Amino acid sequence: MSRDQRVNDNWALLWAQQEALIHHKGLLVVFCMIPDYPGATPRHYSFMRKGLRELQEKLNQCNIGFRLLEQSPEVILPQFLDTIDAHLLVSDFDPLRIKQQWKKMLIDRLKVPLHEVDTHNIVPAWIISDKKEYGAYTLRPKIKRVLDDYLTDIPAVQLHPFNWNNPPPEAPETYRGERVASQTTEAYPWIQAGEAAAHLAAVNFVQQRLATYTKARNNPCLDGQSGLSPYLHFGQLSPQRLAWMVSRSALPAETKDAFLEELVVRRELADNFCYYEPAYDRVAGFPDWARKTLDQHRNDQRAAVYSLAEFENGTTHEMLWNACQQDLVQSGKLHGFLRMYWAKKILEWTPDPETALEYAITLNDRYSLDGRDPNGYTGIAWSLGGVHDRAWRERAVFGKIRYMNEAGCRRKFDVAGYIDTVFNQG
Ligand code: FAD
Ligand code: FO1
Repeated sequence: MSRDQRVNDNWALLWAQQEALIHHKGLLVVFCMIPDYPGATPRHYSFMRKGLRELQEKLNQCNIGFRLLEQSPEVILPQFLDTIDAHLLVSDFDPLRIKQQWKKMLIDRLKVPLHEVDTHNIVPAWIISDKKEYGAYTLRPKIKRVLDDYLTDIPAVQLHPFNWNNPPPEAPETYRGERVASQTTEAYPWIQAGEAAAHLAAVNFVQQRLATYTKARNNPCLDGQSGLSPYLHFGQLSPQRLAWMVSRSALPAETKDAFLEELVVRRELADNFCYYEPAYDRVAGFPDWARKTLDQHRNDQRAAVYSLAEFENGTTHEMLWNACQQDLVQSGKLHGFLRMYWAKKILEWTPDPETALEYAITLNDRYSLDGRDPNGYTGIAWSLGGVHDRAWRERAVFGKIRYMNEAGCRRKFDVAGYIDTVFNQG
């Protein structure tokens, strides 16, 4: 278990349980925790560990074991699986480089089969497409065609009838690393970690706020988005469960479709991009037209050039951008509409696209609770490098990359009100 850190609605866990039942075996969930996950800060670990603590309790109620191993999987798993005489290893799916590398190294060292189950996408990434898609317009029809087959209810985990025999006492100390830090501080006041809180938040959103999603979602001054992305990122909430709840709500189709477009099409498009584009976090991953136009404007005069520290401290010449950065730092989140503007200004105020990409990824991963995610790398590649977007009217620095600025934001929402709220919140 790595990406999908939940007991309910977890197809990888259900598959593992089915295999264990067939072979009359015990069932154990292992989470390999590394201290230096790329871009992660103590707040992110606190949110994740809290979720894992709840997971451990829930698993034990189902007579399923849990082990938190404090080492990288490719180092500790082969030996651990030997010690416990494992029959099969089942893993969830994640398109990110670090996970793909872990699996590649693991495969060569395993003596048991490894089954990978994509329980993050409603239609598994390798089924919906065997190549990098151009955009939502090419992926959407493929998803629409099969969605009814995949967007179903999800069976519950059973009480496991076969006991998990703890590893023999001589197993090294790390194997019995059952402890999960018990810090109770919440990473951020606005969100409580864990599968139960995630489910409650999802039910609350579908019942109370989905109805106004279409109107409010592009206005950062309204609480129009679901706020569920950290739960989806850490896998404490199943995207399929959320989509299932939305699809069965009594709301008008266009309201439901607007949300499912983001949750299903946009999110699965992000996994598709990271899965089939090895350079998902580099300029080399931008489409040819975008790389070409950015090259042609590489030497254009920048209105301003800021260092990573100046961006990080929100000390640019534009108050709206500074408010976005302050919002991101103090709450760990930034409204989807503002994220586009926030990233595009980094392109405008850095010497070149490579620097812009590095700064945007660094800050997004460091400060967003939902960061370090395929959605983030893809959202930034869309903003800076036209990924899944088209060419727009040519201009300085951006070339034909879609432009956004404060004036555009003023046309959409009360910018002064937003700035005021952020700086008074602090
Ligand atoms: P809602 O509008 O309620 O959407 C519900 C869910 O749908 C989201 O949680 C997400 O899983 C999915 N979704 C919505 N919009 C998008 C999108 N544009 N692309 C992919 N999936 C989407 N999302 C992250 O999860 N982590 C990130 O680090 C991240 N960084 C981004 C950086 C930039 C520059 C941009 C432009 C977008 C980024 N996004 C990221 C995508 C999107 O902005 C967030 O998913 C969304 O704002 C999260 O808030 P929410 O859950 O309230 O969204
Ligand atoms: N996944 C792991 O398997 N082990 C970790 O130690 C780990 C740490 C971690 C810290 C912050 C964070 O945002 C994600 C982290 N993840 C870890 C991955 C996470 O569970 C998700 O799988 C990915 O981030 C989504 O692509």
